[in-house]
Amino acid sequence: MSQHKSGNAGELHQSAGKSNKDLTTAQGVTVADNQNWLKGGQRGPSLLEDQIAREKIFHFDHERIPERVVHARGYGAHGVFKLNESLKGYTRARILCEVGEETPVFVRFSTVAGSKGSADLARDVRGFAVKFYTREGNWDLVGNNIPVFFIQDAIKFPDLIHAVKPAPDRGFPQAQTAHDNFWDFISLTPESMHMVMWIMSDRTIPRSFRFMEGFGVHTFRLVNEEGRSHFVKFHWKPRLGMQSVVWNEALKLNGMEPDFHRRDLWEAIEAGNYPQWDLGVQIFDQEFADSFDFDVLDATKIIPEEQVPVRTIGTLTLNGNARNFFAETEQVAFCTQNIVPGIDHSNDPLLQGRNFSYLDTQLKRLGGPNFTHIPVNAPRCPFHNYQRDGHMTMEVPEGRVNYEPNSWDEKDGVRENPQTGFTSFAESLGGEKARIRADSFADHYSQARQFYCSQTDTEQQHIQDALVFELSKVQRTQIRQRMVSHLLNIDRKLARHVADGLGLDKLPAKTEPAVAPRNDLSPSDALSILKSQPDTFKGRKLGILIAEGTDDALLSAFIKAAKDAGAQVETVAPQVEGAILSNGKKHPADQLIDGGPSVVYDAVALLLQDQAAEKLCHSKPCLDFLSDAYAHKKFIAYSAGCRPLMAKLGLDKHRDKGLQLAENSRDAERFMDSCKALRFWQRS
Ligand code: HDD
Repeated sequence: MSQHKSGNAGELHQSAGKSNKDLTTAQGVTVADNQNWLKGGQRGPSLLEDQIAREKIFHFDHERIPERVVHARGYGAHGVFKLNESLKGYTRARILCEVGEETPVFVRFSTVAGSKGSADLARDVRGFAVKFYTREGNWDLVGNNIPVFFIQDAIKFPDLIHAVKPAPDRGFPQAQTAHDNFWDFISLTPESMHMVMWIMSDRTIPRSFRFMEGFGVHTFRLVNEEGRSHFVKFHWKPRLGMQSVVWNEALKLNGMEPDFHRRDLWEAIEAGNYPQWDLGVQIFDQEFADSFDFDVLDATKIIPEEQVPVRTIGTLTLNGNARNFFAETEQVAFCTQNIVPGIDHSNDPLLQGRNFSYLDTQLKRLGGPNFTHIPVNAPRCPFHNYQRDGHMTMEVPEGRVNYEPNSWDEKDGVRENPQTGFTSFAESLGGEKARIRADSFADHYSQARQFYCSQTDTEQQHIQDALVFELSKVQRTQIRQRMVSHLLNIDRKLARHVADGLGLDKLPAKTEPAVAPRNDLSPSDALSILKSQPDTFKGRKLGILIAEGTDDALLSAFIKAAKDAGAQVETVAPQVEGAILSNGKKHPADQLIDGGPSVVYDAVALLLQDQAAEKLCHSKPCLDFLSDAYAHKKFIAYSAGCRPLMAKLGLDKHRDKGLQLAENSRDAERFMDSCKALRFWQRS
C-alpha cells in the first residue's frame, strides 16, 4: 500500500483517532470494504452512487501516460557524481571545478526503437541520460552508448524514427531495425554509414548497462570566468569494462529473460555492487577544430582518442534503485537544453533541434508546464522565479509579487543576477539565411571505414553477420543492393562478405560519394570492445549446475573462487528446491534448469556426479544449458562425472582451453582466472 506524505493537516486528523494503517480514499476517508461495490439488494445492480468505487476506478482509468516517442523502454537509478580533477580555467561550472564535490544524479538507460514493453536485448542503440542536480541548477547530459548519430540535422529525426518504428500499415516489426523501412531510409541516407557500422557491431547488444560506455555525442562548449570557450566531448567509461553478448544469445535472452538488463542493474545495486563510470572529457580549442579532418559540429563524426586523449575527471556511482518506477523512471524528463553556467551548446545542428524537441515532448508526456515540480525533475538547489499557475501547480508561492523587475524587498522579490547568472558564449555569427548543409559535413565513409578497420577479426565477423541477418529480413532486393553499394565505399571485403551472405548474383556498382573517402585514417583501438578488454570477471555471473550427488567440496570451491573474483554465483538444478549433495545435505538452488538457461550467465560450471549426468542426458534444458554455453563461446568447467553429457553433445571430441575439467579447488581458481578473458573467442 502506498503511503502518502501527510501534511500538518493530515497529522491533526490522525490525532483524531485515525490509524496510519487505514486504507483511505484520495480524500483521506477511511475505507470500510475494498472488496465489494455498493449493491442494490442481494443480487442487484452495482450502484453509481458508490463514490468510493467510482473514485478508485476513475484513478485507475487514468494511470497511464503517453510513452516516450523514442527511448520508451528504459530503466533508471539514483547515484552520485564526484569530481576528482578540476577543469577550472576551462569552465566556471562548479560541478566541474570543485574537486571532491558530490552531486546527486538520476540516470536512465534505454533502448530507442521499442515500445515500453519490448525486450531488453533488441539490437539497438542504448540511451545513457544523466540528470545532475548541481548546486547551480540541473544539467542534463542526454547521451547514448554510441558516440555518433544517424543524421546530421535534427529536421530528419522524425523520418528516421518513422522508418525504424513498426511500419504504419501493419504495426510490426517491434523493436527491430531488421525491416524494409529502416534499411530503405538508411540506404538513401549516406550520412548514416558511420552509425551503421556502430549499430551492426556488438555495441548494440550490451551484456548489461553496467558494461557499456556512454557519450554526450555532440561537441559542447566549456566557458570560463573570463568568457573564453573551449570545445568538449563527454565520455562515460565503465569501471567494469565493456562487454557484449553474441547475437544468438541476445535472441534467446529476449525470450527467456526480456528484463535481463533492468534486472541486472537492479540486482547489482540491491547487492551493493554499485556500478561506476568515469567521466572523461576531450577538450580542444578552435585551432584544433579548424585543423581537424572533419567538422566537430557534425554528430556523425568522432574525434579519435588517439588524437585528443580522454581525460578522466570524475566518477559516477549508481547507488540507489528508483524507489518507484512510475514516479521516477517514467516521469523523469531529460532536456538537452538544461545546462548550467560554464557549459554551453555548440552549433551542432542536431543538438540545436534537440534543444527544442525535449522540452516540447515533456508537455505532451507529462501533461503541463509544471513537470519541473515533480520530485525527480525538480532542482535540488534553491530556485525562485515568477513562472506561475498552470496544470498541477505543486508549489505554493506566497506574497503579492509575481513579476520582474520589481522593487520589493529581499524577502518578497527576486531579481536577475548578471554576475552569477547564465550567460551564453559570445560567439560572433554571420552569413546569409539559407537551408544548407556545410561542405565540411560531406564525407560519410572515411570514419565508417576507420571504425570497421579498428575491429578485431571476431568483431568484423559479427558486423558482417549482423548486416547479412538484417538485410535478409528486407524484402526488396533493391534495398539490399543499395546497402551493399554503400559498403563498397567502406571496405570491399566487407561488401563482398555481405553480398555473398545474402546470395547477391554480383556486386552492385558502388554509390558515388560526394567526396572521395579517405583510407589513410589510423585504426583506433579504443573503438574495439575486444581490444579494450577489462581482464576481470568482476561483476559477472557464474552459473553452477548441480544435481543429486554433486561433490559438496567442489561446489564450495567454485562458489569461493567466484566470490573471490568479485563475481555473483547462482546454482541451477533439476528442481528449484535444490539437490542433496555428496555430504547428504540439501543445497538450495536459485533456478530450475528451464528458468536458468546458460544465456543468463557469463560462464558456467557443471558439477555433476556420473549417475546424475547420465540422467540429465535426457533433459533437453540441460543439454541446451551446455550446448548454448559452448556455442556462445563461454568458459565451461565440468566435473569428471559430466563425461556422458559431454559425449552426448560430441564435446568430448571438441576439447579446447575454454572447456576445463575441474576436480579440486585449484582447478576452480584456475577456471575463474581463465574467465577474466570473458569469452573463449578462439572456439570455432
Ligand atoms: Fe533523443 C529521448 C538520446 C537525437 C528527440 N534521446 C532521448 C533519450 C535519450 C536520447 C537517451 C531518452 C531520455 C530518457 O531517458 O528519458 N537523442 C539522443 C541522442 C541523440 C538524440 C544521443 C543524438 C545525438 N532526439 C534526437 C533528436 C531529436 C530527439 C535529433 C529530435 C529532433 N529524444 C527526442 C525526444 C525524446 C528523446 C522526442 C523522447 C522522450 C524524451 O525526449 O524525453 O524529445
